[in-house]
Amino acid sequence: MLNQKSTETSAQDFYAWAASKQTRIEQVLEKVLPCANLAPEKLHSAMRYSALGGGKRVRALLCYAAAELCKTDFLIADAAASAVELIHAYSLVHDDMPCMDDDDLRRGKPSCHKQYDDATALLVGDALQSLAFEVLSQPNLTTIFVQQVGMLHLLAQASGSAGMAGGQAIDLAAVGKPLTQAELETMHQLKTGALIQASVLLGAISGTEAQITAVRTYAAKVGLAFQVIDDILDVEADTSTLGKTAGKDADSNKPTYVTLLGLAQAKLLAQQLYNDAIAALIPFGASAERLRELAGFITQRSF
Ligand code: GRG
Repeated sequence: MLNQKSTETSAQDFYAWAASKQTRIEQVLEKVLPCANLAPEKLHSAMRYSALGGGKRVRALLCYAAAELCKTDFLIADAAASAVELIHAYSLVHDDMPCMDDDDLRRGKPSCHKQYDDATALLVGDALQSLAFEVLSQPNLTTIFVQQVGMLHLLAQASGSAGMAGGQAIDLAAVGKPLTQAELETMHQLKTGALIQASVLLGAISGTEAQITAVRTYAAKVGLAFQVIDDILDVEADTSTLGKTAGKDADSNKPTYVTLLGLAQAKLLAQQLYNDAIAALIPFGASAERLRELAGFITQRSF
């Protein structure tokens, strides 16, 4: 009974912490995004439409949790968390376009090109990406310039052709083709994992080398687990719960962990990745509780 109560209290603590960070990232993004009444109004309005008021903010939460663990300055954490969420928002806008995944629904509302138009959606993605680097390169963020350049380099690598954009290219080329598990893993490591890993590493920027090595392993496992769960949810969840079109992967004949391994094995893999992520945090003891809880949130999520 005592244990159950303390587990419940800890879950409540986590949800309260996550809600406070979700509010915080919303406020930071609200501030860095250009006002909708500033010219060019349509572009600015579409940028705000795409980046504000939606999403689980998993990348920001990972960034804040790693920052708390590694005692990274909170202004640096705000900049890093908003930068990764801006890159993520850009990727979703472009991914939904007819030339890519062609999806009409995102975060429970019409995707950007549906609400506006294709040209605007293209520019929204471009501008959100630039804004991410503008935020992270802002003067006075830190006096440790080597650190700031390192953060910019990290985000650039994670989002470019050696990261997210490269993974997307592999994904588009893989439609209708069988992939081995290793090929599927590489694709997801780039497409989704790289930005998730960058979110953790940017938050951990003030950590010691040993801390950074440990959170890098954690982030790699969590990043892959995120994608395995995404594949499972694509099969098991419905469109209204997901806020995006369910069953899309099967309909587009895309290789996924579920098509490759089957549902039961995919679930086992997610559990194994969760276990590995938790094991990577052992050196931190209790101080890594938020990262542990986030790994649980990511692998047990239903949307
Ligand atoms: C267009 C360069 C470019 C890349 C697109 C990330 C990506 C690459 C496409 C998104 C397609 C997709 C559904 C990928 C699966 C994993 C994923 C990123 C899901 C969406 O992320 P969540 O669940 O979204 O964190 P929210 O809305 O909660 O922020």
